[in-house]
Amino acid sequence: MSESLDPITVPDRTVEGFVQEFLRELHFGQGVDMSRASTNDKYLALARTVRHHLMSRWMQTLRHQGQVQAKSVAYLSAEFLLGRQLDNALLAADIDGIVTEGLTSLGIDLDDLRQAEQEPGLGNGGLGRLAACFIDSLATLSVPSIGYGIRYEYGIFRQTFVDGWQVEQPDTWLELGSPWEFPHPEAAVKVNFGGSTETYIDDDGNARSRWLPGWSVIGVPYNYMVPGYRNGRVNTLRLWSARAEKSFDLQIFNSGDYADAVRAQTFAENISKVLYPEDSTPQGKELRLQQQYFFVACSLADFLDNVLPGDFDLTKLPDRIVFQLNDTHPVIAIPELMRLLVDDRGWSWEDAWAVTQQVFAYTCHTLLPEALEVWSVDLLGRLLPRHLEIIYRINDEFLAQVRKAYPDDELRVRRMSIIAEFPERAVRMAFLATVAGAKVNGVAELHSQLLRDKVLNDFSAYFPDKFTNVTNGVTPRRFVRMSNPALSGLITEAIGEGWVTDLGRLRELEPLADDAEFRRRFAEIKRGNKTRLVDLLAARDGIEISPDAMLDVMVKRLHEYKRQMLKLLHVITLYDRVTSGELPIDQVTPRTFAFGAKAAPGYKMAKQIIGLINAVGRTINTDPALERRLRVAFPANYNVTLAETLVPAADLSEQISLAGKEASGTGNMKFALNGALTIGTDDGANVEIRQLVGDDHFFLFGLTEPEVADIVDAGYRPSTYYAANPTLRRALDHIAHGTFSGGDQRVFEPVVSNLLHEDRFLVLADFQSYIDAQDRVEKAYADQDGWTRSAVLNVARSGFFSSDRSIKDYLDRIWHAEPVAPPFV
Ligand code: GPW
Repeated sequence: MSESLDPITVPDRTVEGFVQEFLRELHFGQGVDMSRASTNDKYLALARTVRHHLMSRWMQTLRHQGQVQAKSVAYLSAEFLLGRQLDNALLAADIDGIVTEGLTSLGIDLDDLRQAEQEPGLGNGGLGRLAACFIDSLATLSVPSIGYGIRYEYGIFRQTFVDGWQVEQPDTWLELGSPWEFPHPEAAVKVNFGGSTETYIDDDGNARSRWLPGWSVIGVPYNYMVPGYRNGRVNTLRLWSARAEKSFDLQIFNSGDYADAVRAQTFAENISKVLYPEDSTPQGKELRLQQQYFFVACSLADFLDNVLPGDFDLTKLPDRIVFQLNDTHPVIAIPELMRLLVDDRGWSWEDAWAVTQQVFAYTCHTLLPEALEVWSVDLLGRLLPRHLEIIYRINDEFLAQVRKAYPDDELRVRRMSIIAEFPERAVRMAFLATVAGAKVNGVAELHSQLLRDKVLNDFSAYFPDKFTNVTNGVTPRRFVRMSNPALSGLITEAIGEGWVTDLGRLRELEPLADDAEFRRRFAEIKRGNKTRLVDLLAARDGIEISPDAMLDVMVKRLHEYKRQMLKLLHVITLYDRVTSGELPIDQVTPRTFAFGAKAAPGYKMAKQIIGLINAVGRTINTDPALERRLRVAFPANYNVTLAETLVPAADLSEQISLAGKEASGTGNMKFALNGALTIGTDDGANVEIRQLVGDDHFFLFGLTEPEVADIVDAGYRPSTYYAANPTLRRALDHIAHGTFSGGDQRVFEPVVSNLLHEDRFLVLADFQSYIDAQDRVEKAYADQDGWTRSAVLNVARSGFFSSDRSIKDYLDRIWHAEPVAPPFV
């Protein structure tokens, strides 16, 4: 540690120093002593003590950033699915050793305190977790950056099962206090909504428009540390919480109506109350638009007024910042910046547009048409009337140019309009982002290609240079180094510790795939990780599984396009083969089929499928004919914390979406990096995983995207597959005839008839190909040593999927910003 650190803020990095700090925190912070301290007291005291070790780096980073004024990245995201903070902070501060030793000397088990942390689940799935991986990599790569989002009081719901059906409970993550946040009420920002606009003549005689808002709320920033991996940098994540301007109306209160007096407060605070639990299916709800504008307005105001120096020349803004839009959720930032420049600062439209076009870039995360956000003109006009005017003007000027480029092609003009006319007049947020953004990127090669060729084809023809790809990645700190300590130890022993920040170096493991002793140790670690999972599931869920069975895992949001049903049909097929006498049970490889999945609360079919998985599980897990060789394990409430134990234990990773539907996937990367083999379609980043690990170490099946397109164009008829394939028929008939529902044929009828008559995601078309691939899995697994060799090669060849690589690609292709050497290490 260099002496430039402020001595007052640097805690002593010794066991004794740690113990003293910890006891001080318990005493002064929690107001208890060791004899009376609860687990939560000890956890909070520990968290604050650990926090101290990052504090001077944080202050130094902020000071340095203020001095250097380098080009920065603001990552705007409605979701940051952070996961637990304690371990990550311990790892970044490199104080694991002294903390473990210090706590042990006090008779405290670090693991007990780890369990006390409620993970901040401020996201739904892949998109929110990607944002969390990206801010980790930005900090580790020393990029000046800030994350902006919403501090939801309730994160993603806690899933429980009642008779196998999903029941949602509120996620009370803040209930016992969060030691990782720093509220700054003094830096609150006012955000306006509603009202109307008026035109007026300015001092130069120009007609202008201005907003006369109807109501407003206050945004209070909460800062979180985002530590780089042992590089001296700690970046900031700033999440906004909504408050009423006045907590209550004293006049009304005095007149005796308490409920009325606090109504405004309740109303305002609803804005950041709860995360919308819809994933990839936006709800056009007013509160959702309020959330989006709320955090974006706070963030832009914060950046312009507080982060930039007071005398900053805003025409230079593109040299100083890029706002990365994480999907369309923050896209309302575009008209907001126009409003700030034109209305509040008196700029000309042209000057404002020139700057705006340079400072935003847009990442699209989907190919599903129903996932593309649109806001009805009616709602937008009511909530943000001035923004709607601005969007109309952007659209008018854009369409005028399109008309010039394509005279006599009014159909194309209509297709490209930011304003859709049917089924109602609405703003297409993806189009707005594409028109205004300097760059548009997809999240895997195939996805970016399909964006250019299909979803945004007119735009890629018009703006050919705007479109680019950045394949997603995951942080190796959390998803290998932290969650798989045993494998990390083996890797470090073999190639040194540089891989943690330079994941491409995993390639150096390749020759060791042919080293029998290395494979033995690798397999032993996998078995140890399974034992950890076995213990966790027994304690957490009362689920019994064997560490000797193959662990076959499908964890991700429940969505028809991801096709959990396909995996379930395979499970049912195995069950049928055994119970019909076709397959002797002693010839079945013992296998645990693990599922983890939340369904959006309003997504009926997804909830049916959850009920069905649990019903099949009940039948299979209790049928004596199976001799416990086949098990279904569906722990409730899959989240980041569970993933950290599950992923390192997996043998087989299920990535079985219909080709052309999964934009990227990131779970697929986590599994490969932890030595699971993938069974998957040619979809999303699976394509790149397979190219890198090689066909011999990946189980490919299913239709390709062009084949899917052809079948759909020709008129897909799922019932023909049912009629032609006896294996498939038997599996579906089991469900239809009530095998898993005590003879009741009605419960799962909607699932069966949907598959037979609609099957939007071609489950039946891919069924046989999937079963064949699973048979190949079974054969390959019989050769345990060969399997381990493939697993080692999966690890060695997956270094590309580090989010550090993704961030470098963003820096080169989109942000044109550079890492800034931190002031100290
Ligand atoms: F629909 N993704 C997600 F594009 O987790 F907005 N939630 C979402 O609402 C959307 C996408 C949206 C996921 C993609 O499904 C996944 O393929 C991708 O790996 C991930 O975003 C990160 O890019």
